Amino acid sequence: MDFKYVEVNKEEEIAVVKLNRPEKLNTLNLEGLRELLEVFTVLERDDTVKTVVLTGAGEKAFSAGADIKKMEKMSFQEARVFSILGHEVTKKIENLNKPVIAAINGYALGGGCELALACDLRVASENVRIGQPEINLGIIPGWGGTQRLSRLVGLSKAKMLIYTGKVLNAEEALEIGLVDLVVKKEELMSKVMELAKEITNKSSLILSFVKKALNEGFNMDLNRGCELETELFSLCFSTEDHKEGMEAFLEKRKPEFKGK
Ligand code: DAK
Repeated sequence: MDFKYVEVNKEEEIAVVKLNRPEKLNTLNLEGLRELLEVFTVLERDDTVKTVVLTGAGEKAFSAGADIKKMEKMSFQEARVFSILGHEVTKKIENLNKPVIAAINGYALGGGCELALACDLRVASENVRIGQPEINLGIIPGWGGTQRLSRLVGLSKAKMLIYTGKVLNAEEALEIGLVDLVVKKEELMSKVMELAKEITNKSSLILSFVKKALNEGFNMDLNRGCELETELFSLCFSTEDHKEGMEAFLEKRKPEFKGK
């Protein structure tokens, strides 16, 4: 895949998607968003990819968000298109049929924070600066920040962050659960790849079931969520991987899952 603003590399069964506009702190314009959408659409269909890592090129940023230069002169209609496309990208990541880990290497602001929020897990380097500073630009978050941030850290903390535009450091982000893990800057990619490999060793099919149960169930009431879990739990018993997992346990060996 050859793109202007995004780079994709495969390491065995892990795809590393890199936002690639480091001189502008990996800010996103319409073209960058379109490329991201295409990349994730292709990765969704690629059975050789089991886990995806999303990160930013360069030393300073995961992404400093939407391109303010491009947004400055946007009309109402253009802003709508920009927001809709951003939502398509974040939904594609959130609902991807495989786990997506954000490796947050520095600034993750505005749209950058929203991309990270759409991922399944967030691992940050100790120099992370993360938040939703849109209020300082006279706008509100437009790619899911008002919805996903509150679901992740709670309504009140999300309001505190979005109303003030405060940018958090690693310790603060970890404390409120905005990131899951903080690691040394130079160890970020090795730790993330370690985590990705650990997940990749599980059954990709069963992971897709459990991601669905967690994500869809989170937006349902408890009873419906439990019903969904029952359906997906039962479905596990029609797979080869559940047989392999249980046989391997009983034979005291490591399972070899095939994603079937
Ligand atoms: N947009 C455009 N350019 C940006 C940028 C941004 N968000 N962030 C950085 N840059 C550019 C800088 O202008 C600079 O370019 P040159 O001057 O070299 O040409 C280059 O990247 C390097 O940045 P700095 O020189 O500023 O680097 P520093 O280390 O001094 O500062 C910083 C880093 C991250 C603290 C600073 O750049 C900064 O404050 N950047 C803005 C961060 C920010 O406010 N991000 C949120 C963007 S708003 C919606 C759709 C989408 C969204 C909302 C609504 N609808 C349609 C409803 C999303 C909004 C956002 O993401």
